[in-house]
Amino acid sequence: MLPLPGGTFLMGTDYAGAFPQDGEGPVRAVTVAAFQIDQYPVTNRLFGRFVEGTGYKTDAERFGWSFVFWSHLSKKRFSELVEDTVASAPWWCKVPGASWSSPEGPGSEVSLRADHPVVHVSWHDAHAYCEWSGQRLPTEAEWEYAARGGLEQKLYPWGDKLRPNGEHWCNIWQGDFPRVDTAEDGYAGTCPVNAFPPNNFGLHSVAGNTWEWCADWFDGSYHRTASVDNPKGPPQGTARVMKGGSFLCHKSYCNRYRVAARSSNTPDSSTANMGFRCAYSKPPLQRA
Ligand SMILES: [Ca+2]
Ligand SMILES: [Ca+2]
Repeated sequence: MLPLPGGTFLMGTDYAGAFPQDGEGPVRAVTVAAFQIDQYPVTNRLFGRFVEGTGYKTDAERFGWSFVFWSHLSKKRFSELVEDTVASAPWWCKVPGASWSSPEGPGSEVSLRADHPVVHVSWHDAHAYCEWSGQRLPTEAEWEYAARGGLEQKLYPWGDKLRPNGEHWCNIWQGDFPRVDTAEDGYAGTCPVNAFPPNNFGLHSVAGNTWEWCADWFDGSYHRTASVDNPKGPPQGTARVMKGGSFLCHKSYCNRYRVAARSSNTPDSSTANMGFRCAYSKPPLQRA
């Protein structure tokens, strides 16, 4: 884990290309206390240790299915594997048997993806992992503070240019979403958590690769009037905050691989592009 000193930073964005309905703005000065955060999202290897040690069953396993992206499924077996698709987003396929250890359903496995972020984990699953590891999920404010790496009001963890010197610095979508991912960045799907350079704080895989669950309930406007001192989000809600974007994000469709961008999903949902990383705070000193 990386120890971060905390402090006051400018959270959110007033960028013209942002999504106002997501509640990305307004920019506000937010203070976070010192904390620690994982350098990488939790990998399949680490999640496997948790499952081995506890016998934990993920929400996807209990429900018996998860959402897989259409082009990651074998064309030959498509009709056998897919039970249904999402009407408003037909690229999301309901696949019985899809889970963290079988990401494309029965017959798939993660042994060659040990260093990729775990996916098909719900917020509940991420929370359970943190309870086991003695950690916790980061708040959205902590996540964004860490993701910015000490830079002020930049679009990405490394600056304002998506491709510095024409190089890819994160795993997102290239091509025509949702039809053709040319994978110019080297990956159509998840990639190893250390595939791209870290930000100035040492965090890898912040932008793209997988979305990351945060502790907060999601609300599009709660932060406009909430405290800016270690904000923890609304006291209740129906969906949890996700940050960072994923390998499916593209400028034309989901320009949410920016550090200020935010999204949400219900806490029992799982998909092929959602994972998490953990945070930790030292317990306050006890006086004898
Ligand atoms: Ca990619
Ligand atoms: Ca990420």
